[in-house]
Amino acid sequence: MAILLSTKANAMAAWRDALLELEPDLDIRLFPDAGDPNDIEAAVCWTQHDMAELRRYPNLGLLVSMGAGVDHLLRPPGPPPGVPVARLKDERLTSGMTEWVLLNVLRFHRQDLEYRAQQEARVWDELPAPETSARRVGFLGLGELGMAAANACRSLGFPVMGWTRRPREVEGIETFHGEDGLATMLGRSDILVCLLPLTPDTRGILNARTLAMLPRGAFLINAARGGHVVQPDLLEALDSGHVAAAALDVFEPEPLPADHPFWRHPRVLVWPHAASITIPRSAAPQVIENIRRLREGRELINLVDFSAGY
Ligand code: NDP
Ligand code: OXD
Repeated sequence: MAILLSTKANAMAAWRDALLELEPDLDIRLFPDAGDPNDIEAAVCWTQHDMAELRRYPNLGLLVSMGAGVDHLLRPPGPPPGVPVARLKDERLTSGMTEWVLLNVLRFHRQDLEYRAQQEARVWDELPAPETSARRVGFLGLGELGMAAANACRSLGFPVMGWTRRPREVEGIETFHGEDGLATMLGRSDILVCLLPLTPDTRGILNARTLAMLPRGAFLINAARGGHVVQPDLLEALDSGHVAAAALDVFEPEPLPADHPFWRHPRVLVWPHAASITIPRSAAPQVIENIRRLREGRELINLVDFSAGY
């Protein structure tokens, strides 16, 4: 039986080598060279793989995302019926995201955009120094990534809040759920960080209505998916000054088209979906673990709940 790998051409070899290092006898096929479709027992895929194609493999028993997100695997037509889907939960992916969120929380908190503008104009002027305790940070999503980044913000003294699908109690973090909870948290978020999965419930969640709930002059950090943001609504909120600035790592579509206004907007920081990048060597052990479990008929790990969509 064989494992099918499907990702960008420049990442294939790193994934293959990382898996073979742990399980040298593994038969790995690099898409599109799948060989006999009957051989494929598991597929490890990134965003570009067409889910309809996976229906060619009658013995497929597991589909693994090469990232934390699974929206690319669940969008229509979705994975072949009955095939379980696993995501990555990876320390390096989590720490990379915490770094990126902190980078931008601190950039906004310490008025870096203002100091850059001053540098441009050769202005030597001290701005009033803010206190972390006076800057409230709201997290949309307190999962693997949101929770770690929220705790990192907490450790610097920021008051931290989090909005989740199910009610949660988290020490030191004020939590909210539901529509009312969302409105309350947005109304208090001086910096809003989006780390939600993209599902039918969360698509377009950052729109004119919800952005207007933020305090005037709030900052937005989106490291989740471009589909969470209604881009024209965010542009309007930025242009009116209601949202002071945004750090965006994800867009719809990607790459961000060359003529998109975000590229040149003075209050938008654009990153090329690189807030946290999967490192195959770090992620490989859990993929191997799942392949072993699949072969032994044991319970799989890090499975997606199809009814929740993540
Ligand atoms: P998790 O699945 O671990 O956590 C998701 C969180 O979102 C949970 O707290 C969950 O609530 C909450 N949530 C989900 N749906 C809703 C909803 N309808 N209403 C309110 N809260 C909701 O995800 P991760 O933290 O691992 O990752 C989050 C996303 O980050 C990924 O899906 C991916 O899109 C993105 N990502 C981006 C990267 C980048 O480089 N830009 C890198 C890696 C991931 P509950 O706790 O109740 O389940
Ligand atoms: C992920 C990503 O989902 O990198 O892991 O976006």
